[in-house]
Order: sequence, then C-alpha cells, then structure tokens
Amino acid sequence: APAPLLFSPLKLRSLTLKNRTVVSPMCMYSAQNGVANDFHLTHLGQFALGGAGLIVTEATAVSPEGRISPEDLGLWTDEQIVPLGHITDFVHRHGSLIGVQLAHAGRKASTYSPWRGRGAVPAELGGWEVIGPDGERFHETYPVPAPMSHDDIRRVVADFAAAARRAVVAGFDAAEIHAAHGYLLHQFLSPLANTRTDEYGGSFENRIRLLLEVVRAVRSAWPMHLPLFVRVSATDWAEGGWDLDQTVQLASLLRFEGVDVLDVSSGGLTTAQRITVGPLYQVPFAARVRAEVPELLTMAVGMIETPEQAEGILQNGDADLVALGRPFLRDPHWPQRAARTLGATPPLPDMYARAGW
Ligand code: FMN
Repeated sequence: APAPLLFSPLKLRSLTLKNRTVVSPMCMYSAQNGVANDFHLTHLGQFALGGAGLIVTEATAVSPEGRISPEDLGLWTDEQIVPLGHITDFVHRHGSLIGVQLAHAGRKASTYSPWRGRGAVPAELGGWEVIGPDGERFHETYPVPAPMSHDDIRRVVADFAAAARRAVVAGFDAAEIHAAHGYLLHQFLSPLANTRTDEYGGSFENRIRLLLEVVRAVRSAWPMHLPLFVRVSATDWAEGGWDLDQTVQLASLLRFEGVDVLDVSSGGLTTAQRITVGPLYQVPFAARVRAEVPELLTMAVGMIETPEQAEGILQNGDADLVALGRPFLRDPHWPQRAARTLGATPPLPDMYARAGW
C-alpha cells in the first residue's frame, strides 16, 4: 500500500514538516501578563511527544489591548520572549515544529475567559478600553469599542510586525496571522462589522486593506526562509457578510504577498450567524480556495476527527495540511494512533520508541 499522505513530509520554504497533522491554535486562558509558564510548556510540549508535524500556539496578543481575556498569551514586550523560547526549544528537541498565532481581538477584547464569566471584564477587575473598526459592539454583554483612528491603525500594524520580530527571537518556525473568528482583522473584512467610510471600509479593496498592511508588515519582519500562514473565516454564515467568494478573491491576492498557507475556518463575526456544523463542515471552503488558487496551500480545520477523514481530505486534494483542535485535547498522541490506524510508522520520540511500544 502507498504511504499515507497524512504521514508524508511537507516542505514549506526551508522547513520540512515530518507529517501533515497540525495542532490548531487554542486559547488556554492561563497566562499572567501575557507570559507563558509551565502550563504552556507542558500543554504544547505534549503535542511534540505525540508526534504532531506542526503545533500552533493559542492566539498570542500583539498588544495588551488586543487580548481576548486578561489571561491570554502575548508577545508585546521582550520579557515574553524567553518563556516561549523554552517551549520552542522543547518542541524542536522532540522533532516537531511550532508556529505562533499573532492576534488582536479588536471589539472582542477585554472579555472573561470562559470559566471565569461572560462578556466584558469591568475595569476594576482588570478590563480595558477596546478598539474596533467602528463603535458597534459584538453583543450587548461586550465592551463598546472606540472607532479606530488612523494612528490606531498604524499602531496595530506596527504591533503585529514587532510581535513577529519577537517570535523570531523566541525560535518559532512559522507565524500565523489571525484574521478569523470575528477578531480585529476579520472585523475589518466584514461589512457586518465595518461601517467605516474612509479607505478602510466600504468596498472589498478597502475592507481588506488593513489585513494586507498587516501581512506586508509581518512578511517583511518575518524571515524569508520561514513560512507565513493566515487564518480566515471563509464565511460569516450571515446575510450580507463576508463570504466564500470574497475569501477566494482575498486568497488570490495573499499569494502575491508571500503568504504560504491559508488556514480556512469560519464564523465568529456576528451573533446573527446560522451555522450547520457537522463532520468536515469547513473542508469544502479549503477545497474551493485550493482549487481556485492552486499556488496557495490550504489547511483544513473543524470537526476532523478520525485518521481516515484526515487522510481522505489530503487524498481528495481538498487541503495540504489538516489541523485538529479538540481531538488533540482528547488525545495529545493523536498522530501516533493515526499512524498505526493508517499503517504508517508512528512518529514516536526516541524515549517512547525505545520502550518497545
Ligand atoms: N482558533 C483560533 O484561531 N485561535 C484560538 O486561539 C482558538 N482558541 C480555541 C480554544 C479552544 C478551547 C477551542 C476548542 C477552539 C479554539 N479555536 C481557536 C478554534 C480551533 O483552532 C479550531 O478551529 C476549532 O476548535 C475547530 O476544530 P476542532 O473541531 O478540531 O476542534
């Protein structure tokens, strides 16, 4: 039998991923002042021992005001570099690669982490003033954003670039710009969250302007030999919102900006979204981008559960990489189990392989 694609290597610029399994970014709400600690080392490190080809950190804020919650990871000051460097070292020693998801939450910032509360964190409990494309909030329980000035926009672009430079020092292999799930860059993309009348709102060209500026700034701060990912929501699942046609059009432009992989998710922009979720429900979005913009690789994500499903996505040519979130929380050694199921050699660390497993 031919070797499964899931366990075939993938070259991305100077990197070689040993397999196509990717740990999807997942907020853990466990940092203090944005600084990684033993939790993050253990949590992310376990996926290296489990054999993942690439591990992507949770949304890592490029500025304090860009945090979803007070407990988010960050890369807005140099003190945040070394603890992340311990994690990238550990991951590299055990044969995986690690990317950082650079993020700004915009109008969805300053909210409680899920098990601590709902909606806006009040100032006396560490909440802060948030910014957005306009003055509209996400939901009545969320903070009211200040519409961003041109200075705010310039600062956000510079913050993404500065965080990318810190990520290089911290030893990350890949960077992913978070432009999905209703956070700041997605807010600018969607007509449902962006009612600006200046050059950052209105037409498609205007709504994608901030994302393109961020991509350019990060691409020039990020080494040419390392790959750049962008995560988008392919659709808002709402009338009049961002949709798959616009995603394809954006993808065809991103490939000229030095983006290597489009990580194709969906939703999160509006409470008016109506989603029918089910196994592989976002895979057709990745497939459409890959078919129409063949020069850009795609990563599929969302309710991909079994090794056979993951392998099928690659065999169909729907995507080049398969990201899993919750399945990795349930089983950090998912790639080892998948390899055995598909008849490939499990990607075991030496310490486990020598135990005659
Ligand atoms: N997606 C992001 O882009 N950034 C995040 O920080 C992030 N945090 C998440 C935290 C948790 C606990 C979960 C379950 C999901 C999160 N997501 C985040 C979405 C996942 O990356 C993934 O797209 C989603 O869970 C669907 O994949 P799955 O069905 O394999 O879990």
